[in-house]
Amino acid sequence: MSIFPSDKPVLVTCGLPYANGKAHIGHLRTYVPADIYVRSLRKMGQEVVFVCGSDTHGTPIVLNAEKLGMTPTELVEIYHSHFNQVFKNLNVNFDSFGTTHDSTNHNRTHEILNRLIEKDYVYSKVIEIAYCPSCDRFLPDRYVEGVCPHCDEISRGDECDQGCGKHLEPGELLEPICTICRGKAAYKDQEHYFFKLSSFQDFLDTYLNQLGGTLNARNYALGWVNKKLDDWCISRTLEWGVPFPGNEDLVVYVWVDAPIGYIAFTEEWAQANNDSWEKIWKGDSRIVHFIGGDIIYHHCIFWPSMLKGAEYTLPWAVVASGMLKIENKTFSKTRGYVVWVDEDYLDHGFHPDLLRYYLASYTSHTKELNFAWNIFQEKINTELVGVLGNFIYRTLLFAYKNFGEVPEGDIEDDVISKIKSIIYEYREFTESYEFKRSADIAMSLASYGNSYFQSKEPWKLIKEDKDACGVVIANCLQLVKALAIIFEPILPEKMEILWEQLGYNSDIHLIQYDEAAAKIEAGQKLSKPLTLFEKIDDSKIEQMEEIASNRVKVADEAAGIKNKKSEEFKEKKVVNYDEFSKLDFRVGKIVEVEDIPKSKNLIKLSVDIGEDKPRQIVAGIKNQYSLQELNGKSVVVLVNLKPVKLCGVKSEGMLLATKENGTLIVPEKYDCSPGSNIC
Ligand code: B3M
Ligand code: ZN
Repeated sequence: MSIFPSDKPVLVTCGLPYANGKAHIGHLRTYVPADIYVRSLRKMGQEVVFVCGSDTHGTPIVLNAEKLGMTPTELVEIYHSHFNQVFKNLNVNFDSFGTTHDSTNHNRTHEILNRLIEKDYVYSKVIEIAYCPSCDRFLPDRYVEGVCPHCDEISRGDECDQGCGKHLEPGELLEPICTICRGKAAYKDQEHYFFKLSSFQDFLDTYLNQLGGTLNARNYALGWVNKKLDDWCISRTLEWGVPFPGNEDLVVYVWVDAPIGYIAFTEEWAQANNDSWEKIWKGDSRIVHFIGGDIIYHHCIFWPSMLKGAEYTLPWAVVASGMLKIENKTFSKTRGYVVWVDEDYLDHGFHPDLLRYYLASYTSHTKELNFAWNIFQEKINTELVGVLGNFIYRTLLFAYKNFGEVPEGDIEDDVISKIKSIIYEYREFTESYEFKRSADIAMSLASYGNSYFQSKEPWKLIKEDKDACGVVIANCLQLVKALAIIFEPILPEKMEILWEQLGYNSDIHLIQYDEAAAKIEAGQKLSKPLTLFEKIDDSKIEQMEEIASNRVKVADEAAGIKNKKSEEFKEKKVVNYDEFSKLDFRVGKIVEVEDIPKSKNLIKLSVDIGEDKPRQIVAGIKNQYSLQELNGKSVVVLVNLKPVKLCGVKSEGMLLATKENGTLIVPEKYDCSPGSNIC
């Protein structure tokens, strides 16, 4: 039995996108079902607040801003408005879409942390933090790379992304390297703050066992609670973020202030709507978090413990979506397996509702979802066009041509009970986050409509008995009305158009499920029907597939170059300093240049290396430099290389140049006198 509507206020949130890159279909896997859920709850008569916002803190944003030569604030603004626009385009309608950098969030983070400090859930401790001596800075999270202590794979500072996937605490990483200068990092003592996660073990055990949402979230989290939970470092040495209360040299770890954003965005909603946020976060409410399957730990372990410690209302349900594949390949931006929402979808004129349908109906919410253009085409053409669109269009066209309005006629009991039972099931599935089954059951009402139309043969009946035909068409129109209401959460724009065609001037988005079985008014004027869904051509899909495969090709080539380089590195033997120091490199100055006419690329140089007389050196750089250009140039010379004869000319050393294109390596900043030592 449905538990909605209830008197308890409902809040639905979506995992916050990092304001650090563009929206891709992977993001929508969380946001579209959440939006469908919210719209469905509203149709059950439930009041719902739906919030989200941009996650603006953390090291990846600082690093990316540095790379692009902008400030984090500038970077964050660009992507915040990008996401805001994408959500609008997809009709994912948040009641509030803020940023974690808003003062509301800074203040709420301070309030919660102060409360946790007051209640003795936070303590400070001196720990070893990776530090880069040449950059003279501490290296939090993504600023450091090294070896994972759990699985020995190369790992980032905060998470073993290539290997075991574990969250890493500061100081855990072995053999740290600075990601800015690639130099060796050291560990250095610094005072940091810890949250006593370990005191929440028993609480979590009880809490998680009754947590609603999808089982993948609960079970994954319970797996962690069954092991020992370590305390959690919640401060970072960074300038960008929420300043740590009482220690302004540090900021709060991004995973503390990001979920607090859920509260801040509720506050912002309440402020704009003259409502109360406390009824949700301090009162008896139902808080539902929609998240990606990769951030269950943060939402089911860290977050409820913080809320419990600070005495806030705990989440009622955590709904975690499965992973995404693109054309059957694991989603990866760097490898080119990505579908950008704007440039790969909307900009090609595809309607947002089609993608919403695909995402909802392809597979169960917790399973892996594959996005492939040919499956997309097939689902749209056979289901939306062939079943739903077909029934709606043939009914509306027949009714419009022959009656121009909703004809008189009783609605059959079978039709009404079919509508009621399908709505009942739709609600059950939606309440248990089975969006695919909701979409399928809704589609089955359209199939029922098609069989009804077919079996009643109105095209024959109209010639024999117009009144009897009118009754059939009234029943078909009743089914169309029910379809408009039931499909509105999945296809909001298309169903809005349909609602108007049925002659309504009310707002379909506010119409509730109960209305679906209420008799459609005879005499309601119908407008000339438009086709709601059109078939997608093979040629369009081929074009999209080509774009996708080109992207993979470009990524492969880029990766190929990188791989080749790292292979070369692997092949070279590691040398120690003693071996290296046997090579005598000196600064030299070219004092004379002479062509070697019988060689295509060699020239003869006299190079002053600080000895009594210049050395004679033969170099293969004729194609790269003119003779004049070389004269007077400072270069780097390996001076103790065994002399050899090249093209019959003696060479007593070697100039350093790149293998790729023969560019000479030269002293960069200051003038260096010939003979200067290089090490
Ligand atoms: N910004 C995105 C992610 O890890 C991260 C979510 C925060 S939710 C509070 O998927
Ligand atoms: Zn460094």
